[in-house]
Amino acid sequence: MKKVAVIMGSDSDLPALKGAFDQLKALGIPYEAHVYSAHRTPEQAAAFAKSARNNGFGALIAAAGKAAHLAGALAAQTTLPVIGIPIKSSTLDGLDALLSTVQMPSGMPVATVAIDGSANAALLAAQIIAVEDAELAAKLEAQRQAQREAVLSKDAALNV
Ligand code: RP5
Repeated sequence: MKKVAVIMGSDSDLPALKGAFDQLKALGIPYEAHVYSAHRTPEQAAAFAKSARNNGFGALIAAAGKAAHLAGALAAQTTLPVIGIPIKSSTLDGLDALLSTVQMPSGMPVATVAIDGSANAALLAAQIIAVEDAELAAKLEAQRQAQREAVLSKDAALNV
């Protein structure tokens, strides 16, 4: 199975990524996590993205806050899909990171999830890997079914 890379701009982003790691583990997806910054370690970030396809990755997740250029900087170095997570790590509550991540110029896409939306980033990466992996697709469908049943039982229990 292709691996997923979870790159964070700082180790201070780690707590916000718990949802992503939980999802990747639950789905049995192999992953690597690294701290590479678009601003503080640009050479390392670029080198990782440049070699990611040859190193067996199928999707990259990039989490960064403030002037969050990490997802775009990785996307510039690879044609693998890059999923950006804007992190709420500033006085602007993550809006700065959201705009920095989502407003990519034409020709250089980054699939951006919600502020701190790390679980969805992992699920989107899983769905990308699952295009060529029927076993993983079945696990995703089972999760959706469990989610449906949980909502339906809440509906049935509603008593207002
Ligand atoms: C961003 O700046 C990081 O992704 C983090 O969200 C934020 C603050 O980083 P630290 O100063 O805590 O290392 O690059």
